[in-house]
Amino acid sequence: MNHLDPVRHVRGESQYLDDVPVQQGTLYAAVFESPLAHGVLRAIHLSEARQAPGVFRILTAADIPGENQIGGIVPDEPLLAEGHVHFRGQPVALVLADTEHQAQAALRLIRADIDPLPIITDPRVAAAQGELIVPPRTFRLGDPDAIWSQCAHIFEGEAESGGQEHLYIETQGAYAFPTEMGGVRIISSTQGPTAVQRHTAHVLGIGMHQIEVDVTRLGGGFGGKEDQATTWGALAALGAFVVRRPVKLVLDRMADMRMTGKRHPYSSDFRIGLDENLRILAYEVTFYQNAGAAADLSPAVLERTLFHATNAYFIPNVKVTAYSCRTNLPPNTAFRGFGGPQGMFVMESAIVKAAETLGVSPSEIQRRNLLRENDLFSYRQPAEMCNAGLAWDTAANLYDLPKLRQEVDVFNQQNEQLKKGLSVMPICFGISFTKTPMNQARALVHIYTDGSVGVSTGAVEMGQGVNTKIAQVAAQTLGISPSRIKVESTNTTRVANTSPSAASATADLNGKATQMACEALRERLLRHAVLEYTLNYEGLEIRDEQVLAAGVPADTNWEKLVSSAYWKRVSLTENAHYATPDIHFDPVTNQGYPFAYHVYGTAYTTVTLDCLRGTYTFDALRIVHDFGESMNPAIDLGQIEGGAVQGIGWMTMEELIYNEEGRLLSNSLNSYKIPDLYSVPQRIDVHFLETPGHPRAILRSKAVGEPPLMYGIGAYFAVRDAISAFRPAHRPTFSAPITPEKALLNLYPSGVAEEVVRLASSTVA
Ligand code: LUZ
Ligand code: MOS
Repeated sequence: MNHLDPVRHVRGESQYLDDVPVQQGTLYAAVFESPLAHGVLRAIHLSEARQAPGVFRILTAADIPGENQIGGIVPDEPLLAEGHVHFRGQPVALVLADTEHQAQAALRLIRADIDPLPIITDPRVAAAQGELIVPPRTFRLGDPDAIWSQCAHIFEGEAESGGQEHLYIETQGAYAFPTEMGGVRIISSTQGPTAVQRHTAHVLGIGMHQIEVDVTRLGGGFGGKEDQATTWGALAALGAFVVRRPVKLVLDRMADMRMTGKRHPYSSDFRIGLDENLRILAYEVTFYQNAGAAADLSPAVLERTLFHATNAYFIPNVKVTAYSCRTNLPPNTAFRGFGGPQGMFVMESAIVKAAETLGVSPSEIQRRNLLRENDLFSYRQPAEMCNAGLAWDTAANLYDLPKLRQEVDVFNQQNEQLKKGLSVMPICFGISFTKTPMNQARALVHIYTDGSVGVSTGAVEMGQGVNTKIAQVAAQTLGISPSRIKVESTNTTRVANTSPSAASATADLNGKATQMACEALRERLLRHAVLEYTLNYEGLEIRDEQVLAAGVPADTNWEKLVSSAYWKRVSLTENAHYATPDIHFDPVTNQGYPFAYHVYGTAYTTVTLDCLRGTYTFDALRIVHDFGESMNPAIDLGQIEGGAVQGIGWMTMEELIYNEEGRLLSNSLNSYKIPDLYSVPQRIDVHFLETPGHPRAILRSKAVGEPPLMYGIGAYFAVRDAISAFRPAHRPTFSAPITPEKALLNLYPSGVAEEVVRLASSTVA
């Protein structure tokens, strides 16, 4: 089945937030943001802006009727600054004006008196000063402290990975309408409609039942709208609630880049111990997570870093500790992988450090330590139906690893200026929200009297194809054509108390609920058919809209059956609730069975590095991926390709730069580069690993949202491999992204490359 949306997308017919027809009387909102990263907010001067053309009202924290608080995990984040400012870009005041332009113009007339306070941007500095968001967490397995003396080889080092801008095509925004009896209806570009509803109700001091949040689709989320859509939804709602007029708030690209949080940068210290046979005996890491100025989702992201700290390897003795460090940057947040990639980058760095020093190929160490069936993760869940080795071996055979290595070596012997590099990147990613209670979903299914079907769930379509998968599940379960199914907007009054569309679990959770609702409806209709047409229930089914009794067409079809059920007053509506079975986790002991299952795979990355310029192109990305029994290979393939390329961007070209004042310098697409058609690998091969799938996955089709991002980590190590072919004695620091500038600096002795870069940039200037 094809993705339902692309035809409408290319025809411009799909409705995003900004396509919603504007209601008469709508006011446009613009946000006055803190110009300083840290300080005491003494006063906000609004009188001049209040006189500006078209300005209707300017709201500050004092206008908030409920509690000025939107923190999800820790209540540490005001909606509008009050008393202090904690990051540049923090919302301070909300201008409401007749036009967007007038609202923006009025911002320039607002001044804030702020007494500056010291600014921290470095997580290690924050940790040293005790600026922690939550107490540190440690996951432990075995007895690492005792085992170091038995290790033949011990290596230590540091690894750094940068942040990442989500760069959803549709920026953050919301459109809020006052409803009767003092409520608000919000159209929001959010992955978490319930989060917007809950926090808005809290801010306005009214019940959640007074807030309706509706989402048709997003132009991308990538985690950036899991929690951080709430700010804009709540601000638009505050405006609509206070002035009783519709309020529309949409961030322009640069405001979005300045004001919203991103993937967490991490700085980490690792220590790895191996025996003579290259078996990893012990692994110890301290992670310093740059959380930004408020908790947001940082504690949960931190936890997933610990879950995935050993990637796809079994290590018998593990001690991994993570600090969530408060800095004066916008609060960092969920981003595809949710801390997992940051942890896995350190693991791979440790392996490469060991391999480089011992003079072996990293793949020797990787293969020898891959997870096998029933090996324990540090959190004590066993690796069940483990495909780590199968994915690795399938890739090695299919793509011929020794031959690829040899091709690279031969090329490097024959070329001086160009060097090729190769890396192998196995992945393992756990599927489920690590907070067990979040793993629940509901589906509301209506069959209309003409046989058409409306399905509502908590799933948010953001381009990933979840609506197509839900329609597929409904059509398949009911035995009818997908053209009869409409997947409705995601709406908090139809489906309540939803978890965000996140954690790669959306199709599993909402798909399973849809499946349950449709199974109940199918059974009810067939029971009705038994009475109405005197048939035997055993062997009764609906296939291609025809009712079959023991394989023989009965005297009724889908439309007739539905209609006759209605006239016999049989309910054609079902509401189902799904909660992932078997999972549990104790955050005190850090032990349990948190994941429904794990997703595995292996990627080969080959790169050609221009050693004069530091620029590189990826020749090929070859992936063997564990889809289970893919329910939609076209959609799933798109997720793998898109995720891997997004990961490559994170590891190579996407570089966020804040100065010491906490100001984002890479604040537009002029200075922040993401992969485009010209920089993606010249070929991407994806092989579907043949496995029976997993019963806790929807239709045995495994989650595909986040896992492929981590294939991109291989891009860093491929470039590093090429650097070492040019300059064998040099060991670059483990610092991602490895931009062309950084690659160049690593290709030549200190001073030489700096001079080249200086000359190059002065030429450009
Ligand atoms: N969000 C969340 C997530 O709240 N919990 C998670 O475990 C998670 N994992 C990945 C992405 N978003
Ligand atoms: Mo996400 S990082 O699954 O919103």
